[in-house]
Amino acid sequence: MSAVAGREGPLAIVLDVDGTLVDSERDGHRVAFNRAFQEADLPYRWDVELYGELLEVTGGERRIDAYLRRREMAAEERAEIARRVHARKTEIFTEMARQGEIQPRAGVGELLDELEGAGVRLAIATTGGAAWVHPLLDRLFGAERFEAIVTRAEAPELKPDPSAHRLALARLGLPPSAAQAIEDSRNGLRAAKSAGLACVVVVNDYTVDQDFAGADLVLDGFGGPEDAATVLSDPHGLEPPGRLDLDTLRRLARVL
Ligand code: XBP
Ligand code: MG
Repeated sequence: MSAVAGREGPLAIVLDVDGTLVDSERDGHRVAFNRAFQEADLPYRWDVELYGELLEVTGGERRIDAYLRRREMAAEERAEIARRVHARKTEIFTEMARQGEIQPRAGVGELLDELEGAGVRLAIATTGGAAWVHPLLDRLFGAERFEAIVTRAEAPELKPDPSAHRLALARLGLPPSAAQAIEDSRNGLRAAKSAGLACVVVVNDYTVDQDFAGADLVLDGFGGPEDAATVLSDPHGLEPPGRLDLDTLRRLARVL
């Protein structure tokens, strides 16, 4: 396949995991952070609203560190706690993923099946940790359908840094013009755009009020027969038919 073929339709879709493929933050990561705090005899508990604010900082270890900085803890102490608690949080969340406690977002399975059936190449660019990303993707979707899975282990400069998206493109052997990203957050959009990718944003409850200027399409869900997606921004006039589908992504590739 040549790079020029990207103009005929998307050759590759680079997908985010947290908040995009899976509803993992409120009832997944947040719960695991709180269990890890409890096990460490630390008094911190993150409620749903506070966690929404903390999500502004990507990466679980950095998120704990930023929270403790807000509480004016000294740098050395908070770095040690962040490292230790995050290591345990990762074990807890990995087990949650293995046990099937983390679910795909509605419509994601259908979209992936449609893309794979049409020969679209799929890759992952996430700020999450490799320890849980691989088992989670494998359990929910089958990891082998993703040609490249880039996690924090390979791209330690976290979103909004574009390194995860760039590495996913490098592994696919494609220029940015031949691929599109799907993200759920402002940080994810910035990362994808900085890597030169077109980007569709599918918001969730935590990200719906963020600024998505520059996004190529913004929807409130992936949509489906029983729950049509609402278009929040459609600068190219793609008019998705109540769901994010292959045809919409193909038309996006043509207008860019
Ligand atoms: C995801 C993150 C991650 C998760 C927690 O961002 O920032 O930190 O919240 O996972 P994105 P870890 O969806 O933009 O990739 O604890 O493994 O960091
Ligand atoms: Mg995300």
